[in-house]
Amino acid sequence: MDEVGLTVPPDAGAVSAAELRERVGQHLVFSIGRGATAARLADWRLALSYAIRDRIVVPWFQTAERINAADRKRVYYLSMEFLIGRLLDDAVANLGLESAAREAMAGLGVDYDALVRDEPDAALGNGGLGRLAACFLDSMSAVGVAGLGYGIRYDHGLFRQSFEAGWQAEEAEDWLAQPHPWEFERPEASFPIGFGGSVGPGAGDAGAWHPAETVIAVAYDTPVPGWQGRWVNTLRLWSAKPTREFELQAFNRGDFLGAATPAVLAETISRVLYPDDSTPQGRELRLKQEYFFTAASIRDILQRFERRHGDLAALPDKVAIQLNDTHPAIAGPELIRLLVDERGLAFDAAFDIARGCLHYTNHTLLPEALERWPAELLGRVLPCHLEIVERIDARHARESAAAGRPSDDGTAILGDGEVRMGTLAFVAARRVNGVSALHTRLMQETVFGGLHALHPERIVNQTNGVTPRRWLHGCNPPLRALLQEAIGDGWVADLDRLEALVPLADDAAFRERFAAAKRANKVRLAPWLAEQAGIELAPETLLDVQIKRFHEYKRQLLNLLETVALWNAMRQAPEVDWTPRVKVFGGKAAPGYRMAKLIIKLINDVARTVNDDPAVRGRLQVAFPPNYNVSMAERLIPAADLSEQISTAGLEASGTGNMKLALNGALTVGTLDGANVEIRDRVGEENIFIFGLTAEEVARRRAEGYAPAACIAASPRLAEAVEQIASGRFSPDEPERFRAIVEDLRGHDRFLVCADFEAYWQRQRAIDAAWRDRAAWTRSAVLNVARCGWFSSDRAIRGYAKEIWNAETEF
Ligand code: GL7
Repeated sequence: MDEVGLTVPPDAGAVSAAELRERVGQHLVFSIGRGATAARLADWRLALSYAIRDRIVVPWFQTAERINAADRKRVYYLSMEFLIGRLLDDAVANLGLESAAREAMAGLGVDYDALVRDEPDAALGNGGLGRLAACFLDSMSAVGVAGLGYGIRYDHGLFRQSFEAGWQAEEAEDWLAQPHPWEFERPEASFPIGFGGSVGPGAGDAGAWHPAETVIAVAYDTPVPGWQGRWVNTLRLWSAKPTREFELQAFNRGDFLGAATPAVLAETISRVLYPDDSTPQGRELRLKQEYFFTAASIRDILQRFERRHGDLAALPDKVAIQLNDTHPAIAGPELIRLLVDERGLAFDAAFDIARGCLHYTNHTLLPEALERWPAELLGRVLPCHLEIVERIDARHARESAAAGRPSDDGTAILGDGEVRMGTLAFVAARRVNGVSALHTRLMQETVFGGLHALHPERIVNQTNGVTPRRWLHGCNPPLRALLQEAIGDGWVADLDRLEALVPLADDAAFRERFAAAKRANKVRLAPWLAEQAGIELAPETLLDVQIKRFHEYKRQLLNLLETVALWNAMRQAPEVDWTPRVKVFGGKAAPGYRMAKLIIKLINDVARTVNDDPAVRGRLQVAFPPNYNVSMAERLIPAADLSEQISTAGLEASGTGNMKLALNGALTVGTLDGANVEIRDRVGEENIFIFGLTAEEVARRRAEGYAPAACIAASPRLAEAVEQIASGRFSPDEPERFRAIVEDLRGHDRFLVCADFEAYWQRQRAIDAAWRDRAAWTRSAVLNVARCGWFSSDRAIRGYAKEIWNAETEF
């Protein structure tokens, strides 16, 4: 900085509106190349983004200098997904520049809110797992962990969803169609990444692997400013580039297409995010993506370490690596390979160093969701790594035997011709964590039972959290303003301070103002909901939302069956004073997940029928706005009254939408699953609507031979709803359309929808009644906000830092 004569501003936020306005004008002209009269909204947005980014760069350098000066332990978060969303408003708020930015843009005749909405979502993730990574990045900067996120710079993020006659249609997403103003390309930070080829004799010795194909991983860095810009970490995303842009010889022969082939093949690796959520894709390209970003990251980590340290044995003191799910689990074999083949360490020494650095977060117990790679495929794409995996497995078998465990206890890494990536990650990690208390206990008791017996200290819990910056301060201006008046703004960096609201739950005047903030959010939402889903949202209506990926275990179908039954009940008893509801569904299904897509179509068909029925007008409406994403969540969550968290108990590892909604004053209707259990423990039984089978009861019911037909027979409401779907009541043009759903419900019902239906219905009617006592409802809502501070991702990151990474926090 000094070399180029820049003065370092002491405070990132210290910029006046006038100064900012000038900087925006300069960027418009000199960075975008456009004058004010010709500038489009996107030009202004880019100009403001660059002006804001300028405020982040110096604190970014300063953070790096502080980390280096103190030789702090670094934490590397490896994740296939970062579901970031928009960055402009978030950066502005973190730097405390909201009023300056508004005023500066108003002075230029540009509406700040319109600029914010113009930014495309960075949707480099599918759902909870990717969004958690984004919240963790924010919190690592907020609490001052020397953290760095590593991932893939996909050209195309999660697909855009639209509905064609109610069916989900997918379109490619194009977030990089316009310049992405937050990143810096780092062509010098690049590594060649090999695939395929052969392993020479004496694998594990120097230079044993001869890859057949090589691509270049090039880094793109995005600064991640923490609260008040005090600390700025980095998100480093890798993009795949060819080793040679094109084959000149082929070109000269006139083979123009062939000349470009190597580039096309290489760039395919970072082209597109796999759109699967909780179910892996066992495809070669996916494996290559996983190795590509993991190998580049590990090399980068080693290079940074070796610039300052000589002794590789010190690596675990200076480096903690967190594997977000098994996607980067090849990190273990890769690190060992680099230590053995390129640095000459013995295998066991290398293994111990790797295990000292690596930690693995498990995010799901669904058996079909645990990654397994055919050994044949792994051997073809990464022949050297397969040999290392075999050596790790052999060492693990020796440890098992020494501990007196039977050799067939199901904990082998290799078996049935497959490599079990969860087992590999477990064996190569110092700590393994679950993401809620219940999930962690189930990990210990079920999927990782054998490994837990062998390494009883290894599995620990770190319940998920969400960043209060985006998920309260950013998305809920009316409530933020009320909190500011009532308890100040200390909660933004210390969410436990929300507890100061507890006594205010009994203050009628405060409750009035709290209810007014919720109403303001609904009023804000209404025009958008009308436009997106043709729904009229009156502020007195109970707004009931289920927003998450479509998966059978999440049971959107249970919610829909209850909707149909409620519609029937309202038609049958029009004289009853029903509690008016708008039910909102939001979410995408994996393009290849037929059942989930059929459920989406069913929701749209039911929505049309119900919304067109004058008999329930003003009482029941169903809205399904297309293309649910982070920005849509930011609109819906502050307005929601009721949060649907109704997964089959034992199957939702944690959930994070449940936390966001409770934190914004929605009451939860939910099963005792994932973090719902901990939400109940905190907000109190009387401020949450729990129903249904517990995880233990689900297991027992299944063991006894669950038969849904008996549940359907015992519930006339359910029977009627199922029969209507079966007979084409919602699909008169094609009565058989939903046959697969009906057959599954009546015959198998893997996720126990029918078993939980009556309990869910009863709970929903209790909710109808509770809504009528608005003082009591609002009191519960206030207590939800007040007692959900613990679900901050700052708390989670402090937990990881202390109990897993052994790393310092600055604040
Ligand atoms: C998930 C879990 O399903 C979800 O419950 C959890 O909150 C999230 C973050 O830990 O991880 N696991 C998973 O594979 N996906 C998730 O969202 C896609």
